[in-house]
Amino acid sequence: MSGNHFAAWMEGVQHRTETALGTILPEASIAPQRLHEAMRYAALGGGKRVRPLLVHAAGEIAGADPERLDCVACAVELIHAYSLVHDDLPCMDDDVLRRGKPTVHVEYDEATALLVGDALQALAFQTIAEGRVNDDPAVQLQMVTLLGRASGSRGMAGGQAIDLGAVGKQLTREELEFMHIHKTGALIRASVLLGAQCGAPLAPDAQARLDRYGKLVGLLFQVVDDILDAQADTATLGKTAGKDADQNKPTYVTLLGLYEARTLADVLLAEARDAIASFGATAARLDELANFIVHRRF
Ligand code: GRG
Repeated sequence: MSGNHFAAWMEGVQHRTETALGTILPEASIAPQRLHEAMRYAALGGGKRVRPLLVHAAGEIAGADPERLDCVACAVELIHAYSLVHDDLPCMDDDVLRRGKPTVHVEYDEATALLVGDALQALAFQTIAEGRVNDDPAVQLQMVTLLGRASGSRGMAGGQAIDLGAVGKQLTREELEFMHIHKTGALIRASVLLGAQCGAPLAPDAQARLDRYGKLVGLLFQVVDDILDAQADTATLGKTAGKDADQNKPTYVTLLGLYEARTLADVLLAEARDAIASFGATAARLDELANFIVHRRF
């Protein structure tokens, strides 16, 4: 599969995600107008859409209907958008720049940013619960549960709590991995599984291989994020660069050094590709996406 094909596929998924989100999010003209405008500000017109891309790529393995995948892709992206809005608040990471524009609490105000996150999260669950994402209602219920687990205190929110408690501390490699598997990895892993669950049921061993890919790619994403935070500039990232060091946060770069962190990324990439190799051509997009995650510039 050529790089051009992959780039065109990526653009296609990014475009259809933007369109679907635009439809799902209430119009800014509907009351309460300011909240709806801020929700659209937070979720539209930016971001790489890595999680929707993973949903669509995993859906290809299970021959899933693209419209079902749009629905699930929007649900995970809405959770992701909420997490960014809350993470940027002064009580958390306290950042002023996200996706190349002022963060929601800077553009609007803190109370609005809090409500935007709350409302985006609620809309995510509404979206996956009311869309037709699987013919079997029992599977659909499992999918809602999976999204809840990945987002909550045993997943992303729990990882964020560990992150906040780790500032200024020395973590072991195991502790750092535990934090990232939850904070960033859980939603990425869920995106892969949810995409596959939109299609024909997979055999348990295939499901396990896909889950291993999701777990590895979640960790890989964070290792690369740490490298980019240390190396790239603010204009390229569209968010404040060097924040981890400024806030005295433990990262793969502070723990291992740049060279070792890069080596770890290469190892995780090879393992992730290996986990899905037996799927053959249907996993081509997942393979390319893992590669994209390692070589991205922001
Ligand atoms: C507030 C409950 C709660 C959770 C926040 C994921 C997270 C937890 C915070 C984000 C902080 C952060 C910068 C984490 C590093 C990895 C990460 C998730 C980066 C942003 O994701 P991208 O690169 O962003 O996919 P785009 O803008 O491309 O969507």
